[in-house]
Amino acid sequence: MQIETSTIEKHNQQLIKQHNADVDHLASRIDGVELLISKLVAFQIAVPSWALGTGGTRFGRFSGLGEPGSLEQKIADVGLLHALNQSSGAISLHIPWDIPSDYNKIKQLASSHGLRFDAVNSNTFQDQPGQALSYKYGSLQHVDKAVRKQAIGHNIEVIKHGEQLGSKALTVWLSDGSCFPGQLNFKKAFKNTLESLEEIYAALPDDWKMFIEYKAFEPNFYSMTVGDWGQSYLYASKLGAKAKTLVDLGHHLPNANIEQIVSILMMENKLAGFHFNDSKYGDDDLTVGSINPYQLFLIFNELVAGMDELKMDHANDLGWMIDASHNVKDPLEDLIQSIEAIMIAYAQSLLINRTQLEHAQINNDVTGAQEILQQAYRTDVRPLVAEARLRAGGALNPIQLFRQAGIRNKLITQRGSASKATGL
Ligand code: AFD
Ligand code: MN
Ligand code: MN
Repeated sequence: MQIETSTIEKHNQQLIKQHNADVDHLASRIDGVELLISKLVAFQIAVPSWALGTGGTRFGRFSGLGEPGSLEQKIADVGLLHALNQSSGAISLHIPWDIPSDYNKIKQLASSHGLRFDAVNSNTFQDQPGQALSYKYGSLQHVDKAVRKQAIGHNIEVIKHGEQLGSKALTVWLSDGSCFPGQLNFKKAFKNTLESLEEIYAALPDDWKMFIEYKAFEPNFYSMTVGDWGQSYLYASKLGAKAKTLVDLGHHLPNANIEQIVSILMMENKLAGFHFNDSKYGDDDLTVGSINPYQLFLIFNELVAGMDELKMDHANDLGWMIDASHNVKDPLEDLIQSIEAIMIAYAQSLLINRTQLEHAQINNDVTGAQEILQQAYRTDVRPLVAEARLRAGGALNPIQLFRQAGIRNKLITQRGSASKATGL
């Protein structure tokens, strides 16, 4: 289904009076508010094809009703999101979960919703039906060269799918590692993985990037072969300029200082981009901003500072993606909330007075530095985010409209309650 422009306009009319008053109030206190709003309009966050259905846990899965049962329906869902918020103009596909049967048709469908194809993701953490060799003991790290070859071949195939779609990056997330001490020779596993990545890297088109995602633990519980940003950085720097480190917020050990990691990776021009989510304990894949919005703001503080130093285009020079999974919420509502949280943190970080902050830092004014950061963080920028949506043709309050328009019920009527999204 598609949401009519007139439905969005009607919704906006109901809220416009209060909205305009809120924007005017804020705008009078912010220098360069127009530039800030234009940056918000340009900023787009990709939605992964696997976040449109219910994820479940290893203990069970409670189906979400009206889930997209095909790639076409997943694209339609992201199209709906984008129509509501005008900030999710891209979709990231996981291969082989989402192999298009007809590239041109899929490309046409995506562009009819205003969507482009973001990074493509390979999958060597599961065995597929009919697969010759198993990834039970790893893929790119495997002690058996034949298994490594199979995994390399898969990654190269994923690049080919991505080329057909207009993607410009391959994201490699490996579950490789070991569950018990002694199981693995760490150095051999690293070297095998590097050699495998080198073969994949050699197959990258000139204008492509390789994103190397790290994760501290799970599914392997003793060691992960790309376990932290140091290891990812080592692979990326040995591979070359096209390889960079991808940060997934949930992939750190508790209390890791992610903003510092971001800052250093940017200093080295080795940050690929982000998988946004939130967590309390580990790879919880919760709604962005639901647990620790201040951390998200501090990360954006470093991102904006780093991008400005490198004269990067905020919207296009790094990869922005959500990586979440939904057990109890409607996936579309969850994604609306996640995107809103990202836009808020981005807008707040644009408010930081960088000249004052630098002044406080060189004078060791610790109190002053905190005041400057929190002045931005405690500003309610939601009207500016809504104004950016409004100017781009989106809804002033996407969640409210999603509910008022009964979108989920319409999807259930259309798709039935038993449809199940492909993925994990
Ligand atoms: C993993 C990673 C990764 C991967 C996904 C698969 O975060 O990005 O593609 O989940 O579902 O935890
Ligand atoms: Mn991820
Ligand atoms: Mn994850």
